[in-house]
Amino acid sequence: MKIPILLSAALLLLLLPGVPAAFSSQTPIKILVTNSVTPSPDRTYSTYVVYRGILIGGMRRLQMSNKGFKFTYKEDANYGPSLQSVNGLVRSPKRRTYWQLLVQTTSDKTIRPNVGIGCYIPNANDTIILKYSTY
Ligand code: B12
Ligand SMILES: *[C@@H]1O[C@H](CO)[C@@H](O)[C@H](O)[C@H]1NC(C)=O
Repeated sequence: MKIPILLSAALLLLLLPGVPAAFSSQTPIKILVTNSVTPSPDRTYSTYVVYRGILIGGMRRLQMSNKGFKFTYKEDANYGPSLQSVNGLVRSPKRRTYWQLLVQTTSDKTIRPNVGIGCYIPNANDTIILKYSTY
């Protein structure tokens, strides 16, 4: 008798409003790669993160899908993954260049997250902008 009760509890959970999203779904995002230092064509890719998943998960998924997107990062002891290169273009401390992380939200606001790719949790239909920039 215990198993059927558990099963019906699980079914009930799935039927509760709001709950299915936590089980299923993909949160679609776009990734725009752009260069503000040396003019070069932008590239846009589509990928997704899992429910409440972190950005780097979607970036890894995109990289593995072989759509021409690749990236490397270094692990910072305090802040986690720090983006080093995108599509072969490497940041240079000497030239004071880095990969800035920006997010264009569905309300068309562009924000500069105060966390990196290992901490940022994208929202559905966010356009993540990886912008080669100087500081
Ligand atoms: C200077 C600075 C930068 C410089 C670092 C280059 C340099 N050589 O100066 C630049 C402009 C590149 C930078 C970039 C970013 N930064 Co910054 N940065 C700082 C700042 C003001 C000082 C760091 C420092 O020099 N510490 C002293 C040295 C001696 O210690 P250190 O451990 O060697 O410092 C290194 C790390 O801090 C690392 N670093 C800097 N920022 C970041 C961000 C992330 C996510 C990681 C993993 C590492 C990292 O670079 C430093 C130099 O090598 C701090 C705030 C603060 N007051 O501490 C924010 C700070 C560390 N940065 C922050 C953020 C969010 C970013 C960005 C993600 C911003 C963005 N949206 O693009 C990007 C990183 C993107 C990426 N490529 O992954 C946050 C991190 C919070 C968090 N929990 O993730 C902080 C705390 C500021 C904030 N907004 O609150 N940053
Ligand atoms: C995201 O975009 C898809 C497809 O255009 C749409 O069906 C969905 O409602 C959007 N979600 C949000 C939260 O904007």
